[in-house]
This record gives sequence, C-alpha cells and structure tokens, in this order.
Amino acid sequence: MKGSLRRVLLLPAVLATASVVLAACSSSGTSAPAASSSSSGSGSSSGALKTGLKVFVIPKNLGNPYFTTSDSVKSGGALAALQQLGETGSETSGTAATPASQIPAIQAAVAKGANALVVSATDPSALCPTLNAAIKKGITVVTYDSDAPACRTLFVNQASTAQIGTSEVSLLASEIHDSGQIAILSATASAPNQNAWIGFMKQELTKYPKMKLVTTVYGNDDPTTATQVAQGLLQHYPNLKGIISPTTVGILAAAQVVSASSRRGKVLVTGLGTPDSMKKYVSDGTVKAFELWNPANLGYLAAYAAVELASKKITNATGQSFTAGKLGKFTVGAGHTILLGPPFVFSKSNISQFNF
Ligand code: RAM
Repeated sequence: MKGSLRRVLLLPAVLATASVVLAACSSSGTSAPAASSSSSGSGSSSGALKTGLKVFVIPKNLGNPYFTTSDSVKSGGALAALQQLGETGSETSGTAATPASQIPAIQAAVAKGANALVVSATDPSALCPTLNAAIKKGITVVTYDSDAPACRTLFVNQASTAQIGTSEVSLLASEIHDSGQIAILSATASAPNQNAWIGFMKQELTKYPKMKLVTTVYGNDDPTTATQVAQGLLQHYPNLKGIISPTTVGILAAAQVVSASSRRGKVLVTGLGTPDSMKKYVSDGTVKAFELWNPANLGYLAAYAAVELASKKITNATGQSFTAGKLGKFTVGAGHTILLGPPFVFSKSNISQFNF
C-alpha cells in the first residue's frame, strides 16, 4: 500500500473528506468496571496499562476472512494490539455465526479466567445471560462490529449505523437510476449489526418510490448458503436490478453468482465487502461501488479499549478518552460507544490501492 494511503487508513476522518464518494498464561486477576459504570466522565487515560491480562477475542464465527483480518497479529488487528500491550490475547469462537455456536466459546473463555472479552455479537439478547454473568464476575465485556447493548461495558462501532444503511441504498440508487426491483442478502436473521443497517436501508428506501425491495434473504455468513440464496434471487426475480449485501461473505457470494450468470451487468451488486475479494467483480462490471471500514483497525481499537477498561484507566462514561496506539485518540460517546470512523467507498478508481 502506498504511504499516503496507509496514513489515510489510520485516519478515517481524513479519508471521509478526501475520498469518500458519498459523502493463554496467568494474569494477576484484575477487576473491570461493570456495564452499569457511569462515573461522570471527562477523564482520560494516563499511566501504565496492566499487562498480562487474559483477553479473549470472540468474533461471530471463525473462518470468516473479515474476522481473520480484524483479529489477527499479521493484519495488525486485535491480537496485534494485545501483543503490543503485553497482554495474553487469543481468538476463539464457533464455526457458525450463531449464538449456539458462539456461547460455548464465551463460557470457555470465562472458565479460563478471562479478564476481558471482545465480542462480535451473533444475537442482541441470546448472549446476555452469559455476558452479564461475566460482567458480574468483574470481566470487561467490549462488543465490536456487532453489538449486544444490554450486556456489554462498551461497544466499538465501525461506522455510523445510519450512514452505512443510508449510503448503501443511495449507492445502489445512483447505479440503477433510482428505479427497479432490489433485494437484500443479509448474514443471519439475528445479527444485530446487519439488522440495524437494514432498518436504515428501509427508511432510506422510502425516498425512492420507484425502487422496490422484493425480499430479504439470509446467507448466514456461510459461503455455501449465501451462494444458494443468491442463485435463488436470480431465479425468482427475473427483473431484479440490484442486490445489497451488508456482509463480506454475502457480497462475495452474490458477486460470484451474478458474475457467472447471464445477468452480469444487469443486476448490480453492492454492500459491505473487502477490497481484495471484490477486485475481480469491480473489474468485470458486476460491482460498481461498495463500502467497508478497515477491519484490522476496528479489532485493534476494540482490544485497546478493552485493556483501558480492564486496567481501570477509563470507565465507559461519555467523555472518557484514551489513545489507541497508532490510531490516535478516541472518546466514549453516547450509549457507551466508541466510533472508529466513516466507511470507505471503493470503486474502480481506487480499489487497486487497497490490500485487505
Ligand atoms: C461479515 C460479518 C460482519 C460484518 C461484515 C461487513 O463478515 O457479518 O459482522 O460487519 O460482514
């Protein structure tokens, strides 16, 4: 990646104005702030963070390349931050993006003496008995990517939920001239992030009376299922003009299916994808533009926030701030949330410059 672009990725707010088209070892046993912590907050972190904390990074599922990027040492994600801070970080989850698959991994992490959990929630409520029991034990629970607001200390949000939802619709609208049948190919039906974005998509669609959402289908963040439902969309909707897939697994499956069909260029695909997985489909005209944030930065920031909280350097109160290493300063906002930055928009003109 070019030096200037690297800087841009480290400073998402800069990119927003510049190029967004649309607008396991033992620890010393620490106790963390409870979810209800609300000390008034203009404090900021200073001094040393605790080291040797056991921090478990628990994505929705293992084997999803998006989470490999957000979490791994190699990409500079969550485990890289934990390594830099001298913590004991490990990634664990189930293989399916479901609560039934994820909950045992959370329980196992607690049983192993976790000081902090960094979780992308597969469901807004099903994880709560397990996560709230962890918080009661003094374990810091940070959600990232996908939130469970009733059972975490802090949520690290990748980008404004409203902005993601509305911009997905306006991107597709501009490509299909505000008119025609469209479908949404989501991840799982319980995924909090996908459902929140879809809510804003539906709201935004009211501004486009000639665009008709014909169905929402679920690929479960599983390549095989996502491919099958994408094929079903083409079969059942001969007049389909566009597919929005707010999941990296779904958009890839949709792009592959459309690209290999006679409908390439007639059904336009957009959504949230990784630049590397979309290059081929941008080049062949299946995808004109799509969005994402830097997943590695998201994981890095979430891990940093978890360590700040578990070290009691900050609380989750509005106004608390800390410096997340290479990413700079972040401040806790309303709803015990930290925002990484606006999403990037990728298209033919810039995609070759990104490698993730
Ligand atoms: C998938 C997951 C994840 C989402 C990304 C965009 O990999 O569903 O939660 O944020 O796509």
